[in-house]
Amino acid sequence: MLNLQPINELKGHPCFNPGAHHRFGRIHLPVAPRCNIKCGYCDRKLDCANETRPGTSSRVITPEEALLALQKALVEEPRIRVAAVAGPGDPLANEETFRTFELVSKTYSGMIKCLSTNGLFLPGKVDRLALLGLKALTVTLNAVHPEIGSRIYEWVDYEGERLTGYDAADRLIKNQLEGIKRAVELGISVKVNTVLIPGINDSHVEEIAQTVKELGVHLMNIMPLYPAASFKDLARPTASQLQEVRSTASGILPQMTWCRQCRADAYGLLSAQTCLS
Ligand code: CLF
Ligand code: SF4
Repeated sequence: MLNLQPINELKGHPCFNPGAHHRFGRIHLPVAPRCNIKCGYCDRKLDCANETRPGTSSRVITPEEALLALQKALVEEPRIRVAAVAGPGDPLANEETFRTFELVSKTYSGMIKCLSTNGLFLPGKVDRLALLGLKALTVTLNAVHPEIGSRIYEWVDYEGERLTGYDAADRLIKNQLEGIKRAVELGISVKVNTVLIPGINDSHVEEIAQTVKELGVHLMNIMPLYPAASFKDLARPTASQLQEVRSTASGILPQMTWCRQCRADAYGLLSAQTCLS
C-alpha cells in the first residue's frame, strides 16, 4: 500500500486528503443539468451516477442561487472548505459552472473550488478552469480501451456530431487523457473515479490506474456500480470484489476508500449526507 500524502493546499479537502473528511466538508452546487454523453448506467431522471447516489433526484439552481446556498450552508456548517460542481449532468457542458466559480471566488477567495467531469470537454476548458483558480479535479474514467468503453458509453456528442460505439468511446477516452495531462501541467490535482462494472471493466482497472498514474494523477476512487438504466440487470459489486480490485490498484495509485457516492446537491461533512432543500 502506498502512502497517501495530503497535498498542502488541499489539506481541507475531504475527498483529496484522508485526514480531512471527519473535519471538513464540501458543498455540491447543482447548477449543471445538461450532459454530453450517455453512460449505460445513467438514468437521466436521477443525478449523475458518477458523483451521486442514484435513486435520488435533485433540483437545478442558478449560479446566483448557488452563491446564496453556499452562504446559507456555511452558517449551518462552517467547516465547509470546498465548493464543487458535480452535476446533475456534466459540469463542463454547462456555462453556469464557470459563472458559479466566478461568484464563489469573488465572495469566498479561500474556498477550494472542485469539479467532477466525464472529461469530454476537458481539453478545451481546462485552461479556463485553471484561470478561475480550480485546484481539485475529478475525471470519471471507466476504460482506457475503446473496445471496453464502447460497452459502457451509448453515445457521445462532440463538435456537433453524435458518435456511437467504438468511435464514441475512442473520442471520449482521448479527450479524458489529454485533458488530465493538461490539468496536471497546470498544477491542478487530479483524482480519477472509476465505476467498477463487473464483467465489463473489473479486470481492466489496473490498466486504468497505470495509465493515469503516468499522466500525474495522484489518487483513484473505485466506486461500485449502482445498477440502473441499461445496466439495471447487472449485479452490484460485492464488498469483497470491491476490496480485491482496490487492493490490486493500490499497488499502483493511492486509493480513496471513504467516498460516499454523494448526490449532486450534497453539503456538509461527507458522513452527514445532507442535501440542499
Ligand atoms: Fe464533490 Fe467530488 Fe469534489 Fe469531493 S465528492 S466534486 S471530489 S468535493 Fe467525494 Fe462525494 Fe466521493 Fe465525489 S465523497 S462522490 S469523491
Ligand atoms: Fe449520466 Fe453523469 Fe454519465 Fe452524463 S456523465 S451520462 S449525467 S452518469
